[in-house]
Order: sequence, then structure tokens, then C-alpha cells
Amino acid sequence: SFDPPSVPAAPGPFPLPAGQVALVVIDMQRDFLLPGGFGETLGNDVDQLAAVVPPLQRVLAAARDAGLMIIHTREGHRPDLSDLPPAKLRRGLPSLRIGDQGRYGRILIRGEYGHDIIDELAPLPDETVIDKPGKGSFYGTDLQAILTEAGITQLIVTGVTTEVCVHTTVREANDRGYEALVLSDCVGSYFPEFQRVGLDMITAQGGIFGWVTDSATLLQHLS
Ligand code: TIU
Repeated sequence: SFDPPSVPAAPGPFPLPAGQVALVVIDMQRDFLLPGGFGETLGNDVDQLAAVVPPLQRVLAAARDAGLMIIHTREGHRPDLSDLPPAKLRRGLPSLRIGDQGRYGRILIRGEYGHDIIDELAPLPDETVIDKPGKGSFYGTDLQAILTEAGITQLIVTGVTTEVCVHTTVREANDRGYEALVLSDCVGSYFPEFQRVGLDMITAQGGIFGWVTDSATLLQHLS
């Protein structure tokens, strides 16, 4: 019998059928990773996310070499804020709100320097960039249509933050019938305990909404 390629993961092997796998890089934007961006205005220590960049650079390079579809997402809003629900604008006690002028342009607004992806992980011209108004990558976007058109069934999910946009995206993907593998060292949280528990939540109950492995294990099995 013929077994499709797979990669060791928790709670079990994650299938990597040829031509059906995409790498998803979530919200690796200056607004979340650099001081002076949206993440810091919310009161977070952005240094917590820096460790994700080197392993994610290696995975992105390997995925490009392997010919995987590459999808980058960016959380943000139209300059006129017409896609920003008042409830999201009002949320929390940030030092600057979405749309306010910050160090890198207007906070979380499309077209601004801070909204774009960090130089280390800049998309190539033939890669897909999804602009999303929410935490999930499916809500309010054409991601599902793009995946269907490309025949993708398996998502390798990376980016920030683990318990917010990564979780929301993986849960949305699971409910839509996709299988999602989260790379533990390629996702990051501002909160170490949320990173640990966020990963545990995915694989508990027999993998209730996904799989988890690390970048070194994936790189050994990506060809
Ligand atoms: N605040 C936080 O942890 N995350 C977000 O607001 N968005 C993403 O996770 N991208």
C-alpha cells in the first residue's frame, strides 16, 4: 500500500499530500513586532515575538524551495475605517487607537508602513497576501475561495499571535474542513503562559481542532 507523505506531529502524523499543502504566515506585521506599533500600544512587550522570526525565515525558504503555495495575512483596516466595527475601535485602553497616527503611520491601516510585513519575511510578488479586518483569516476575506481554487486541503500555520489570530484562523479552518498544522516555534505570543497553553489547547482531546509540531521536524520532512 502507498502512504502519502506526512510529518510527525501531536496528536499524530500530519498528512502532506503533494500539491495540497499551503504555508500560512499570519500577521507578521511591523504593527505587531516593532516598538511603537499596534501591539505595543495595547500594552504588550513586543520583544516576546522576536524569537519567531529566524525559524519562520527558515520555514518560508524551505516552503518556497518545495513549491508550496505561500499565503501571508495582514490584519488591518481601510483608511476611512469603514470596515472597523466600533466595538473593535473602542476595545481596551490602548495608548493609541486603530487609525491614530503612530510612529510607523496610522495604526493598523492598510498602506501604512506599520501595517506591512517585516522586511525579514517580505512576500515575493507571486505570493498571496490576504488583508483581513478581523482576527481570523477567513472572516471577511476570499481566503476560502483561493484555497478551493488551488486545491489546498492542508495548512501549515505560523505567525502571531498564538492565542489570538493564529487560534482564530485555525479554528475557522477546522470548521471549514481544512487540516491545520501549527509550528510551535514559528508562532508567538506576548504572554509565555498563553503560548504554552494555546498550543496545548490545539492538540488536547485527540487534536480537537488541529496538529502541532516544530520547525525542525517539518524541515526534515519537507521535500
Ligand atoms: N493582540 C494580539 O495578541 N493579537 C492581535 O491583536 N492580532 C493578532 O494576533 N494578529
